[in-house]
Amino acid sequence: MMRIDIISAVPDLLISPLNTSIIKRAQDKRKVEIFVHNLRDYAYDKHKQIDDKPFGGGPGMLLKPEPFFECIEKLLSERAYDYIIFPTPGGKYYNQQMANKFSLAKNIMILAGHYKGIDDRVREKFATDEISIGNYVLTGGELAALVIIDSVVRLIPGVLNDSESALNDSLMDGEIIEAPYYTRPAEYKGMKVPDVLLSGHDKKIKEWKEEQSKILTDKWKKINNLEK
Ligand code: 6GU
Repeated sequence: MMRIDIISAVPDLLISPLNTSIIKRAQDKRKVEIFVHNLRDYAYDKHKQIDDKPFGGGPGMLLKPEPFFECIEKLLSERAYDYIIFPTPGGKYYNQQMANKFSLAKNIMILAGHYKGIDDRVREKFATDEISIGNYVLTGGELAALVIIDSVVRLIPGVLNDSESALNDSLMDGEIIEAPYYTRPAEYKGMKVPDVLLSGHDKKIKEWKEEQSKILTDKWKKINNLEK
C-alpha cells in the first residue's frame, strides 16, 4: 500500500477533501494511507510558535525551520521516502508524466508551506522534487498538495473502477482531449444531444468521437500555444 505524509500549518485545508469521494474510497480499500501532520504539534518552544518575521525585512511571516525539521526527521527515522515534494511557485510545472512517476512510489512526503513560505533551509535539506501547479499564486502549498495527491492516487491500480478508468485510455499522457459526453434528457431547453450518439450505430459513434477528439485537441493546442 502506498503511504503519503503531508506536513501543514493548516491541516483543515486538507482533511475534508482527503476524506471525500475517490480518495476516501482508495483509503477504505487500503490502496493508500494518507497522514496529515499538524506543524504546530512539532513546535516545542513554550509559545508553540511556528512562524516568525523574515530576516532582511519584508512583509508577512515565514514558517520556522525547527518544527519542520522535527516532524520530517521523525518520519525519516521510521521509513525511507521515495520523494519529498516541496510545492512552490518556483518549481517545475506539474504534468501527467510526473504524476505517473509518483504513482509508482511506496512512500511520499509533501511539505506544504503557508504565509510567505517556509524558511529555505527546509527545502535545501529535504526536498527531492520542487513543483509548481501553474503560473498563478496560491495562499499556500496545501491546494497544490491536494492536486498532486488526487492525480497520483487515481493512478494506483485498483483505485478506479472500470467505468472510471475507461475515461483514462487516451488521456494517458494528458495530451489528447476527449469528445464531449452527454446523458439524458436527449433534448434540454432546446439543446439537442448529437443525433449520432442516439443512433446505436457503433462504428459511426466511434468515428464521431475520434473526429470530435481531434477538433478539441487541435483547439486546446491552439489556445495554449502548443506546437503547430
Ligand atoms: Cl505549489 N504553491 C503556491 N503557493 N502557489 C502556487 C503553486 C504552489 N503552484 C502555483 N502557484
